[in-house]
Amino acid sequence: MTAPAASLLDRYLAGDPRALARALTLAEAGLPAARPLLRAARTRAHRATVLGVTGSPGSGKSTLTGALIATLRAEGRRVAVLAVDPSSPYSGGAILGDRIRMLRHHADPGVFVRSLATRGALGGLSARTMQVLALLEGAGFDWVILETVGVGQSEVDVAAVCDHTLLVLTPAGGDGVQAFKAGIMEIADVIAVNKADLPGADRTVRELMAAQGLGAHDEHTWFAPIRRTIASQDQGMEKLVEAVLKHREHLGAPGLNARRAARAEYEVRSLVQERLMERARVQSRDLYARVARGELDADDVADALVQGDGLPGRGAQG
Ligand SMILES: Nc1nc2c(ncn2[C@@H]2O[C@H](COP(=O)(O)OP(=O)(O)OP(=O)(O)O)[C@@H](O)[C@H]2O)c(=O)[nH]1
Ligand SMILES: [Mg+2]
Repeated sequence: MTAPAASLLDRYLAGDPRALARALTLAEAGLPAARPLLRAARTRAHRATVLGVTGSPGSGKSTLTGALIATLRAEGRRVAVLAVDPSSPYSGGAILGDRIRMLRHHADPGVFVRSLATRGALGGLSARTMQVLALLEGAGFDWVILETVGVGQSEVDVAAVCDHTLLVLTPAGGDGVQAFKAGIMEIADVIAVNKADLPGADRTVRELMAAQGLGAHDEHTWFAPIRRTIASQDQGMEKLVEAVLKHREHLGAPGLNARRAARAEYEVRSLVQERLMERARVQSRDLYARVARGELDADDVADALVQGDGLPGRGAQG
């Protein structure tokens, strides 16, 4: 049984969590019924702080997100969390673990948690993720936290679509130096050296600070504040929140508008990519076999697929 679209919209706008859950399901499925909801969400005043939390597997992102929720709730903020696993088309163990770590907020009506196993066309986040984010922003949460496992492209994608990117590192295994080498540090607006109860935290902080000084910078450069945290003991969260808000001040209204536009750009580009990939997918194997045999140029086939106006040599016997 589905409620009529208008009433779903009204309930979504009124802040009904069940209507929000339904709206998210529609958006995730890419159904047209999500469109009026998305439009309504986007025409509302924007006030959510959209925070991306990324870092290597097991660095403590979910534990830290749970601890952040506790701190934000103590300040009376309403928080939505979107836990995304862009590495996997299955909703597997990682996401199950995320849910369990945030269970302590389960009964709190000021907290909304959603997990998403994305089907990004070429890895990374999907257009659906952006739409789910937009619906959460439009639902009036003060903070919307997007947690993703850092695997290759996904950290960069998170940074492209959030207002602020929190990079979670640990003292273990030279995590900080590796982040620097992999160019991941550049995407961070705030860095948490989590598991600061383990040996080597001070050294990691020193290494990170030294690495920050190496990059090109001038008086406008934002140096990501580096904060020690022990997420499993709820320690260091106030300072993290403070650092995020300081970055928000640094961005100002023009910076935040630019980040919102970047989210929209990511969404539109992902939709284009999805649609084109679908068009390529439905082509017969024979077409690709003909490219393989040199009867058709890969470039010509690609041009024709993008333009949607018939394939080269169609009808000709291959
Ligand atoms: N010692 C210590 N352990 C921590 C801390 N924070 C998290 N952990 C532990 O680290 C492990 C991984 O934590 P998660 O929060 O699941 O890490 P994650 O980054 O979300 O992991 P994935 O989502 O699988 O990438 C768990 O066993 C946590 O209890 C901390 O500050 N200190
Ligand atoms: Mg996690």
